[in-house]
Amino acid sequence: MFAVHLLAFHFTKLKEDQIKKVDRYLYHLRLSDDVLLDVMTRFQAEMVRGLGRDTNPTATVKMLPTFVRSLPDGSEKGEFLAADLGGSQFRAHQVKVFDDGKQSSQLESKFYHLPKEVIQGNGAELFDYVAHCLSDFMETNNLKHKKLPLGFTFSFPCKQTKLDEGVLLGWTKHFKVRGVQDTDVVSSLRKTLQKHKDIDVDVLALVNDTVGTMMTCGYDDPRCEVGLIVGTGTNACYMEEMRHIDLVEGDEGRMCINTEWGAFGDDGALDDLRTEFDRELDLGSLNPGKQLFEKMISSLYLGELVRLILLKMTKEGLLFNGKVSTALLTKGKIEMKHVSAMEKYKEGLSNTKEILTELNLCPSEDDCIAVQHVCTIVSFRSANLCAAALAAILTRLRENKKLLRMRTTVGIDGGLYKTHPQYAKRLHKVVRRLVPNCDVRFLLSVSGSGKGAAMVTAVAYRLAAQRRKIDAALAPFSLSLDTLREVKNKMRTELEYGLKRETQASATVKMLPTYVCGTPDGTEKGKFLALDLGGTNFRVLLVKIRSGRRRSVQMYNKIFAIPLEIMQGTGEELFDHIVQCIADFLEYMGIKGARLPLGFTFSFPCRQASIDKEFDLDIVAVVNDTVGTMMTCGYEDPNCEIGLIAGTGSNVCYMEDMKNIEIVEGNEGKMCINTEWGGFGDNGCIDNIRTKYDKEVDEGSLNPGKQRYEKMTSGMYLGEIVRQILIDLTKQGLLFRGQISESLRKRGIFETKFLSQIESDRLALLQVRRILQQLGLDSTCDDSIIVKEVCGAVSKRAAQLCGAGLAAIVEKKRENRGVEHLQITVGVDGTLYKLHPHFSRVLRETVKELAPQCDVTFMLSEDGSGKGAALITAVAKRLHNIGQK
Ligand code: 0WK
Ligand code: 0WK
Ligand code: BGC
Repeated sequence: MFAVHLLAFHFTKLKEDQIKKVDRYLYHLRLSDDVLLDVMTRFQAEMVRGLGRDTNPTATVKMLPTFVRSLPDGSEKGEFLAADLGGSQFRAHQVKVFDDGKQSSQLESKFYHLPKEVIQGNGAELFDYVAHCLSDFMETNNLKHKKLPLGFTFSFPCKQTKLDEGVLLGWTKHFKVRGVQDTDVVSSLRKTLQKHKDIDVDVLALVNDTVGTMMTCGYDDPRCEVGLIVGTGTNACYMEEMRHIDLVEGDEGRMCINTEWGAFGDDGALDDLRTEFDRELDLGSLNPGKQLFEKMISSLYLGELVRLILLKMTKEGLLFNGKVSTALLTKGKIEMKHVSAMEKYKEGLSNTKEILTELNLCPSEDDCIAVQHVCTIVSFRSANLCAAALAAILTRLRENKKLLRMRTTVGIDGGLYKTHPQYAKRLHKVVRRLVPNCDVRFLLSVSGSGKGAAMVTAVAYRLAAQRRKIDAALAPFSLSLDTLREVKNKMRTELEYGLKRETQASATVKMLPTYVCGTPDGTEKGKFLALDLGGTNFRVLLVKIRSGRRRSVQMYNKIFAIPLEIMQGTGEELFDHIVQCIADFLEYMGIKGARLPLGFTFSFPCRQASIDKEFDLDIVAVVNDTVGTMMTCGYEDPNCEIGLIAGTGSNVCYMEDMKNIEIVEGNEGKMCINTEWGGFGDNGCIDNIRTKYDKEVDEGSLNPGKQRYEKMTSGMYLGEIVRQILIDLTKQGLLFRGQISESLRKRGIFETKFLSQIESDRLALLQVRRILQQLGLDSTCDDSIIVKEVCGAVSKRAAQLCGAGLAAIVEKKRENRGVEHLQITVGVDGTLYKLHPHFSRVLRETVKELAPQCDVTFMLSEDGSGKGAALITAVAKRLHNIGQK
């Protein structure tokens, strides 16, 4: 027993010596974590260069857009063919995908050898060979009678502008086929397949094998957003944020990027790490100076690296007593399978002896230990470098998501990763060490990238079908200029109806006289209380107006909440609450018990016989918020004769010529008309543009059949229209995987403020998902894109309809003045106009299009309508005092 221990000790010592010898000799192939972290940082910089519009042309890591915008979501279905070219074999697959909600699929595959004369011949022969294999496969699987869509996995760097196109940038690995570079391989394959009359195949998508692998694994694990190949070649892809991909239009969502990291270092970025063996190997390769990173990693080259190292060590007498065999001098004599065999845990050393013997090298025990360790160092470096680049991608994903910690899955395939005894374990370990804040699941792609290619084809099919259905749902919201002109003309007709005595009673646009006959002229002065009720907030204001040289308006205000039960309680409760707020305000302002003239902005349709006939407080004036807004802006710009509210509600007022206001005595001068245009269409005159969603919202509102125009244009309802559309699209299975969450069923849950947030800046998508999460909706990227599109369609229509209405008003003003060209100012207020990122612009553009003879200035009311109410009160007070005299 002691003897055995002695022997084992002796062997271990021997082994350590050999290992140390090789470690010293190959110290520059052993990379510390600091070096790997440095490689990771370098690769991160390369990725950014590849993504940048200006830097991409000179970048080595090309970061190629793949036009794969989403991972499988389980709704894919159908039967597909997949052809897989670029790995160690040509693979043909028949993929059946069932949307039975169980992610089930069926795969039939056949592998074909790739003869050298084919992969180093000319393009026609290559595509013919592919077509032959496909024909043979369809024969074998009795598919020749079927017309099948095909997904083509083509594992070489291709520039794509769409899914079914790929211009080859250059061959890699052991491929060097003439006449294909810089051509579209999809059209070449299509042309070749058309010549094969016995098969009817429609090439729908071209994907890289990394993408196919990610999609294959993504079908089983929705977290899979990275695809990695470590085989004959090496490469990785991942889902990048569209806003970072300068080469593709659009900022929304994500797209899979094929990094083509094999070329990392082709600009010398890794020269400090490349050894003489790497340089020698590269010089002897099919593409010197190219794919330098790949040549340090992938199985096509590792065997050759080992051979070159063994050759030099032997020449320097460190191995095989310096005796070099012909085999050792022969390029490609040591292959990856040899390296893997020599690194086998148990039988590694005996395999090494056997392999070296086959290479006519008389290996000693030491030699075998040393050679085995050379293999270990070479394959370890490969795993380390692969891990460093992968860690860079994972870090970028985590940063894109702004997460401190990220869980994700990497789909992997490739002979080296699958067959090398230690490779997978080493890669996992180093990755987890380099990115400790990423919980990475490594998911082996058991069925190859062919299934993934079929998924991409299925997704392409699904996205196309989805697109058609979404377009159908949103088409009614896209109003043509003619339709908007029609709305403008109809609005004009309704305005006239409201002004005319005989039609006023039945008019839907009430055109209410306000008894405000002038805009401020600067002589107003005094202290006034003002109330502003009807918008988002209830405000009580103290307004001090000075006239003459020190002409100015000073305002102090306090916002008070109006509880829902008061809003929907009795009039008495409402006014008691208002009086209480006034009392609190006066106390807050230290003027408790003060008796001041009061202007009351009451933003609801009121038929007035005079400016103050409503309350028994010292209320001097009751005005609509549109009128208050017009006056507030009129104080700054005398050309302001229109007041527009685009907020919770929607309404407009304007100064009309008395002679046109038939229900009020007198033909001189002007009076402000509160149009209450919210009722436009209540007579059905715009039913041609009302959608089923508008009808849903109306039926569910507090006042069905009323305020139809307002319900298509104002903040109170836009969110609700969006919610109705989202429900409909979800019912059609186009959103949220067809699951309608409890909260989405809740009326009013989708507030209009969400539209403004969702349609706001470039970060919308992350915000969209956060907002949807708040609403209990677990959304995918695609879902978020669709939700944003729906919000955009609804808010754009609202702004356009508002613009059409306003165009009718300014056109009327122009005709009132009998001028060819009108210059006028519109005072505007309301959260929708103020806060929505696009509403005001679309509104202005629509008015410009529909009323080209009117030069309209939009003046935002900074101080709200309370100031306007105080100004009107001041005018009324002045007129009253004159009347007293
Ligand atoms: C299997 C995939 C194929 C990929 C191959 C890479 O289905 O698309 O090209 O892995 O591994 P290799 O055959 O080069 O070892
Ligand atoms: C601020 C005005 C107020 C008006 C409101 C409308 O001072 O009179 O009612 O704008 O906007 P909303 O708050 O409904 O968005
Ligand atoms: C190719 C890649 C491919 C990788 C793995 C590389 O040589 O350039 O497109 O993904 O090999 O097959």
